[in-house]
Amino acid sequence: MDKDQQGTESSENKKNEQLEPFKVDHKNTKLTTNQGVRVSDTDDSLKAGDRGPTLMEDFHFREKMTHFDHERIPERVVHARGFGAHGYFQVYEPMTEYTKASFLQDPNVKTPVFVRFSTVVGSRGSADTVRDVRGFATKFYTEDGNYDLVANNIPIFFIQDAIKFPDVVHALKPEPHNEIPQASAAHDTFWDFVVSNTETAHMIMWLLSDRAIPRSFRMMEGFGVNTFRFVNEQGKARFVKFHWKPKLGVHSLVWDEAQKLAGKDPDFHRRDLWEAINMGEYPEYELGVQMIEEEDEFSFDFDILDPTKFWPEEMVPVKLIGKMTLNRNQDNFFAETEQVAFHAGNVVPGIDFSNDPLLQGRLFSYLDTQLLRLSGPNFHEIPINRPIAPVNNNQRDGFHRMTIDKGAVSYSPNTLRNNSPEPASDQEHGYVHYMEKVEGQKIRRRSESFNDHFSQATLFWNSLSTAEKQHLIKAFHFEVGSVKDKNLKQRVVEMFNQVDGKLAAEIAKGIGVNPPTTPGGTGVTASSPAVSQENTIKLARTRKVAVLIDHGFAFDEVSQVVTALQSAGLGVDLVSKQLGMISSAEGEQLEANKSFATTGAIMYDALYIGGGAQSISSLNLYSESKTFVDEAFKHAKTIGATNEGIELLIAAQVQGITFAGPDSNDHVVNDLGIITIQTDKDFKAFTDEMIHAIAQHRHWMREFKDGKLSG
Ligand code: HDE
Repeated sequence: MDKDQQGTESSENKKNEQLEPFKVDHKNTKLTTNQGVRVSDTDDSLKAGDRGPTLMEDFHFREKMTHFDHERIPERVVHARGFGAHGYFQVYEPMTEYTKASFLQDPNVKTPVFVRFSTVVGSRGSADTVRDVRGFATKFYTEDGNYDLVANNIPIFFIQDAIKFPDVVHALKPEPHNEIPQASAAHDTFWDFVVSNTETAHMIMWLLSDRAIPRSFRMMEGFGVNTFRFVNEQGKARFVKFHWKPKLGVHSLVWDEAQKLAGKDPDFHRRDLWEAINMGEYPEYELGVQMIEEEDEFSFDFDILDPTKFWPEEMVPVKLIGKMTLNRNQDNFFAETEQVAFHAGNVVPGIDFSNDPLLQGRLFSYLDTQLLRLSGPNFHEIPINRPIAPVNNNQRDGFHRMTIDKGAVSYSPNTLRNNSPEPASDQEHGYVHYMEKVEGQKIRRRSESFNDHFSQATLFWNSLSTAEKQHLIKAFHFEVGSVKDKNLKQRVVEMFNQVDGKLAAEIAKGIGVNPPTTPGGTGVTASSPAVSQENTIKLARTRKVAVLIDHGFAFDEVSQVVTALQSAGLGVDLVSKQLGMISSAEGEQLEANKSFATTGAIMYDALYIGGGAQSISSLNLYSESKTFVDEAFKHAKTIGATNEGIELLIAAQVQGITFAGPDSNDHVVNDLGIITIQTDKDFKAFTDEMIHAIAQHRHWMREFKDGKLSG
């Protein structure tokens, strides 16, 4: 290892080294109380006689029970359900021109990070795949202290001013009289809030789009949403917006699949992340910044401080400045994911705030909420929250203080300790707030520059592909269709008529109210290509394929395909009626590691059915195999079949199968993502086509009938 690499390795490990002394592995130990007293029996309480009452003096019973009674802490008021992972961040090249942030200077430095992904509305035990915004919060443990980029996977927000946050969250959370519905926006109070606050229009478009049902945490973007500032060594500032761009592209589930997954595997996203990291398939995200010069603050047709607006990428390009790799799973969910405390106000020199009124309110809320959730002012001492930079100040005491602060002096300035700890100068990386000139009358009013609530909602609509538009309309049908108050539904149609007339008419059709009577739209005709997921990175790597087999399967064929898929970095599960060894027609065996009872097509990106007459006739008998094929088809997933396997597709009445002859060149692909071949030798062309089709993520053409998207 050369010197540079050593430096890099050690910088990456600094956080873990700090965590290490706190980790306890209880292997080969004796059971003790919290006082370290060895316990002789933990299964029986101390009683007065065999059948007598438990005694007060049973300190082990009392301690064990008391600790258990106090095991829970309040869940987060929003973003309660989350999942974390460790990793590191590396900048591509020095960002000196733009910011003095130390972790954005040296490409050799690996800054440790901890990331927590989350849903917003559901409680801690709710499902991963609900329709919701996803949180994407990153704590950078930099040499200059902790920097938190507390982001979401949607680039804008519901409201323009933080003072409305309690209102929007109250409207969105389960209704307070009966606590229904869980983790869902499909209810009256939320839509009442929406129609009463047209500034929500743009966010609703994103929330009802595919963005709100991601395929994986590994396949979603992150956005800092609020406008921040970069400040360089010379004190020059620029407005900045932060982006995370996943190296696997941005991909989503389909709604029916997401709903079913919520029942079949509520942990779908956390499991996916956990398994990917365990397998060494480390998720990577590039950090991007959009920058606007201070003098261009007013050059746009939207206010750059309005958090319900994004900066279209074709207008303000995203500069990719570094990469984050998540390469280590947490050791303990509670200690790390639950106790981590993010704060939009945790910044380091070189990063500053703007007057975005949503951000300004966030700067208060995060610290405030942690004080209750983590019981007092010392939560920064919890291992996961500790900076790797030294902490020295005159703050003292409070619940659960860990640090033993020595000496008599706990004030500043002082002479008894040489004025230590003393303030650091700018050169010593003391944080100096950007000296923005601020002047004005105290006023409770929204800036007029925030008045346009619809133009970017139309821009978003214009930017979607036909399939994405169709998904959005269907999402309206589900969400607003679940609203009981008919008047509210009508008002939703009127409100979204201001975004686009055709959209409003389509919404009306599905929810039993009248189409709009006035012409709709904003007149915006532009679109922003980066918004559509059709234009994202498309890769097959790390995708999961289900292979259906039963006794009598064609060994050569199935094993060739499975090996090819695995060598291309895809995950394969062999699925059968029962778990265990399955014999091929020739007597070889493969193990079915999943059964119809333990899995379903919704758990996979693609399906493959190999040949073998006996295997296929058995599979044909089971309704589960037809459901498997049916769901894979309905959810627009790649389906491949070889030889007799094709018969199962026919039995399941899959449309779009094109038959190929016995000549190996006759493998057939079409834009429906159904790939079949009848051959006895070469499966390479078949697997190549399959991998290519899987990389497309989904085959939305299946949603077209007669050249039109079906309703
Ligand atoms: Fe948050 N937000 N938020 N938020 N937020 C919280 O802090 C708040 C907003 C975001 O994994 C809370 O520790 C206000 C935007 C994430 O632990 C709370 C406003 C964005 C997480 C809070 C917003 C976010 C939170 C709840 C509007 C995207 C989870 C528990 C003024 C940029 C962090 C907690 C984690 C969590 C307040 C709006 C992202 C109450 C007042 C915009 C990812 O402090």
